[in-house]
Amino acid sequence: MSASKKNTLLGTGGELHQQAGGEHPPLTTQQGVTLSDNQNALRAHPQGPTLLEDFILREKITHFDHERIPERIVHARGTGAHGYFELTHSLEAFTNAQVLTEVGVKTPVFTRFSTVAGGSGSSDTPRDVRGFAVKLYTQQGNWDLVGNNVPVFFIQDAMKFPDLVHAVKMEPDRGFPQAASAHDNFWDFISLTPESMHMVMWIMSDRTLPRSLRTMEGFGVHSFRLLNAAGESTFVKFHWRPRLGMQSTVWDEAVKIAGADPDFHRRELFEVLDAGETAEWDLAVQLFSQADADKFPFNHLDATKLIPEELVPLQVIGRMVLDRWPDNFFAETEQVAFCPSHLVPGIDFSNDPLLQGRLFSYLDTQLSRLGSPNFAQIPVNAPKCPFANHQRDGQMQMAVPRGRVNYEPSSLSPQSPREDRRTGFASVAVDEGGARGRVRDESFADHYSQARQFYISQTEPEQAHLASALVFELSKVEHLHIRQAMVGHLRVIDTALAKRVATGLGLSELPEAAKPAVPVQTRDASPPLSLIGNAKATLQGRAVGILVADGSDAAAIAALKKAAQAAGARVKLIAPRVGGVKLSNGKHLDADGQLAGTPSVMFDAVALVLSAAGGKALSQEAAAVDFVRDAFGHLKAIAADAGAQAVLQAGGIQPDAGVLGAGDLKAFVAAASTRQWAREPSVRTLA
Ligand code: HDE
Repeated sequence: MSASKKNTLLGTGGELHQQAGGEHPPLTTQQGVTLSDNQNALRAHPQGPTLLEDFILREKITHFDHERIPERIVHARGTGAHGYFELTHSLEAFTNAQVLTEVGVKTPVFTRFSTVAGGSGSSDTPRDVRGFAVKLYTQQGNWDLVGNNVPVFFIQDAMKFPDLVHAVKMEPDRGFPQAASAHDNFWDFISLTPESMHMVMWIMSDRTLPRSLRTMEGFGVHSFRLLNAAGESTFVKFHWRPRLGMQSTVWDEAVKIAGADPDFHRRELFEVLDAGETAEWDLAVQLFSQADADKFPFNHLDATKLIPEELVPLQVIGRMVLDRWPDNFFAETEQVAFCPSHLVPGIDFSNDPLLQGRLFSYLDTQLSRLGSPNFAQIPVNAPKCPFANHQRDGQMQMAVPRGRVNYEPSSLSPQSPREDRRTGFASVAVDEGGARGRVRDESFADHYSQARQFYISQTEPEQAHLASALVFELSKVEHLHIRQAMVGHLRVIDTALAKRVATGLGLSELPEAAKPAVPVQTRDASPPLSLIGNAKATLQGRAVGILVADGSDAAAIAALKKAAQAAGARVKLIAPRVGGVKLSNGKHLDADGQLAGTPSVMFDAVALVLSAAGGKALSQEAAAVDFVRDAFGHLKAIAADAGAQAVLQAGGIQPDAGVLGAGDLKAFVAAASTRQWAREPSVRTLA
């Protein structure tokens, strides 16, 4: 090494780096010039100014300065994964879209899940709707099914979307709250927008507190059309149903997870895929004709309405398997560009006025975020089937099209692409006669009947959660008249609910009821609308945390771990120090997490295996006491051996059916497979 180079690297870490050895490829500039020194800028002399001439420094920092692109105005916080969709039942009678007719074919997908309101750095677990956007790279082009985990929406007309989003996002004068609907602007807008009442029931329910991305449903929300070879069209609604069943957290838990691990959902998906496991959903459809729709007591083109399964049953037609984490978050998850207007032949839009507005918005947003009409050339956005057209040039053009012809029709090149009337995209030929106008159809006027149906379809704990969520959110609202207006709407939905919320808010009397535009209908409860009622009792997809300390019983730990893993759970060992513990048999056991950094909110059930001394010591430790107190408060099963009783006592735990001995393996696995809903009234006062 020359004298000058030695001097350059002295104390910078560069020496250590160079000694680390290995056959590394050369580090180059963007122009391919190899760097000799990546630790120091070019200076006039050792203590002198940095030279403008340093093109290497300038290139590096300029690129860095431009690393961020605008985050999505909604759905900024998200995570995605690759996988495939496999059709199991052909819809040949209804559509000529190959992705829905070719059974067994695996269509690659990229799926991105998101929250709606928070910025890209917000946490994963606020109370919020989740985006559920699937890009299917079909052999006939890309099909984007850009849905949510709730089957309805706040508004009926695209005209209101900017108002809705402005109202829910942080207030413009103060810049808060981040990722929270519990503030005046949101509830002011909602209380003046009766069409949002059905969605309000959904967002205040446990649906907006998913335990995992793998345990939430997805919905295309709008009606779409299928189109078959004979030119006949059928309406369709798309549903993704999680194979693990639905699960949610409780509110206090979601709040604490946000502090303990803001990346809770994306980390879990990462860990699952990293371990070679998968995340899976069934794709189900509801198919119906115009004649069927004419008999519905609502208009299916109104995105604030769902079609109850009792009216049109779901048919499972395939499954989606996510099995690969992206190689690079920015290149794929951040740059993926979903557009509801990305459809394939055999599928078409309906006249849902919200969907119609979305068809414009997403393309426009991609131009603003990705900066060029060539965003489809980014690998995650590019079709995986052949594609060719005469679109040329533009910023960041990556393709080098050959030849003379960049127009059509043309006689100069037999290779130049042409339309194909036989296989090309066809729109359903609908007669759109009628009077033009800024109008809303009268069939959209009933805003309360399905809100009521949703509420009465919930189990008792879910109704209590929903009422409590309303009390929580409206308690954050400073203006009394907004709280009163909301309770006025609730009176129309369900009197008992209105009373619960009014009592929770401390309103001395029930405010005046809202005046519905049309009479509200009472429909029968629809059991599929309940989350708890449809949850699966299983340890599959759940996590169990075992708290251990020096002197813990090796055999008891091993037996618990084995039983939980055999039932499908992921198991983590938590210890006071991450380096691990010395067990009763003198052996060392590595820990997966440190107690203070791995609270029980990370798990669906917990076990404590402690020696008498270990239990005594941890009963003085706030993190250990909170570990059991929170697990109990969040209605989780707890297994504890004799030594751990001291911690349980310090936490004030009154043993119930979900608190078991550490050797009670069968009972623990059964209790851990669900939540102890019966415990809830004993741990918190719900509205
Ligand atoms: Fe979106 N929405 N949206 N939306 N939306 C966006 O597009 C918009 C709506 C949904 O993971 C934006 O690329 C309008 C309903 C998801 O990248 C933007 C209207 C549903 C995602 C946009 C709606 C959704 C978005 C922002 C009313 C459920 C994230 C960034 C007419 C069916 C996709 C972007 C991803 C994203 C506009 C209503 C779902 C601004 C104008 C209803 C899952 O274009």
